[in-house]
Amino acid sequence: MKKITSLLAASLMLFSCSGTKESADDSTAATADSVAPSARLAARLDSAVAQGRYFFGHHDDTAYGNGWKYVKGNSDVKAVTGQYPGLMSWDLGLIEVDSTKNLDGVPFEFIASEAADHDARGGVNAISWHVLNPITGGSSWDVSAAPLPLMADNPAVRDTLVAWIDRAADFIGSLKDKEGNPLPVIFRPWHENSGSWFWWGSDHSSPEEYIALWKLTRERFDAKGVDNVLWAYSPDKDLTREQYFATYPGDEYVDILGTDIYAFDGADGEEQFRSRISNQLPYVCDEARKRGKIAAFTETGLEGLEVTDWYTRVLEPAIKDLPIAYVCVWRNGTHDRPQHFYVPYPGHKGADDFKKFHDNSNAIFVE
Ligand code: BMA
Repeated sequence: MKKITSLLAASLMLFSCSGTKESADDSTAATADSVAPSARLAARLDSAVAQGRYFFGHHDDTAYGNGWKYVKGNSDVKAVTGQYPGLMSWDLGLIEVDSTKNLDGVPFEFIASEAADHDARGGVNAISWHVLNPITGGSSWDVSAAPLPLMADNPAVRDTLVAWIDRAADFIGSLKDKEGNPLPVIFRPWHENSGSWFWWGSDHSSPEEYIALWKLTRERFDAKGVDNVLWAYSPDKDLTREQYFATYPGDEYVDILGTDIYAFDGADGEEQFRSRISNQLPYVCDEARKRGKIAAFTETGLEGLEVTDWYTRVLEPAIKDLPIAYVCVWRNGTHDRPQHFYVPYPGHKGADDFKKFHDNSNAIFVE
């Protein structure tokens, strides 16, 4: 029933999944072709949830892994499990200054082409954005100056942000599938804002200022007619329902209710991770259902995977009963930070366990 409802809803959302929803009554030609690409992606995610399944995601999966970089077809996930992750995540950081490569050195052309390949194999693509600080030109983590309180009244800050958002919109709007049609992607800007490590975080803006940034972002994309985006909102851990929604841009701006919760080593690490999940994801799922949105576990992982059976013993039991459309772990960046990886690679002591997770869980991987 849920699936039917969702597909019907998808077919009614003709031009964009949220914000600019139009009912069939507003349309003259509600044909399959006129359904926005984002609505087709929403229907796929809804269908996974209806089957009790979720896409397994990995950031920068085919860009690099343990002991390799940019080897066509390579993937640490595939090397261990035989399949690619169901979802691949990519980052736009530095697109705002017209760089050809993102902040982790991944060329934007590579992202565009890998995203198309992944779409062709039935996978889903998600995009985050570690944006420079528009005042200092420093990284996302440069909190020495707070742009958001200035955005409304300072034209220089606002104009910079508008130009940067426009570049992100142009890139995302230019993504095409193998047939040359718009490629639907999940876009998850301004993530982890409940923390204060990014310049758009809670100590550096009021809820109203943060929401204004989201609205500006949506307005710029919508003005350009970019309709291949599902918009994901993803604050971090340890939030009450009220805190989670304090910076929520609104149902008309968001398609996916997500959250980022990482696991940490240490004696209490596992219990803390489980309780952080059980305190937050159920209400995120509940609110998503009530609002006709999709729920997702937008970022997680245990850096360095010292716990060999983390996937089957910790992650999978914690999420298996939650109606989330995907779970995404972060990158295998061992080439510049040896302990910075989240998926076992061949020869890693957690590889057998990850293969079991692949074989026995409801996680979706693709050929
Ligand atoms: C962080 C780390 C950084 C990286 C950033 C953006 O979590 O992986 O090394 O630059 O994400 O991908």
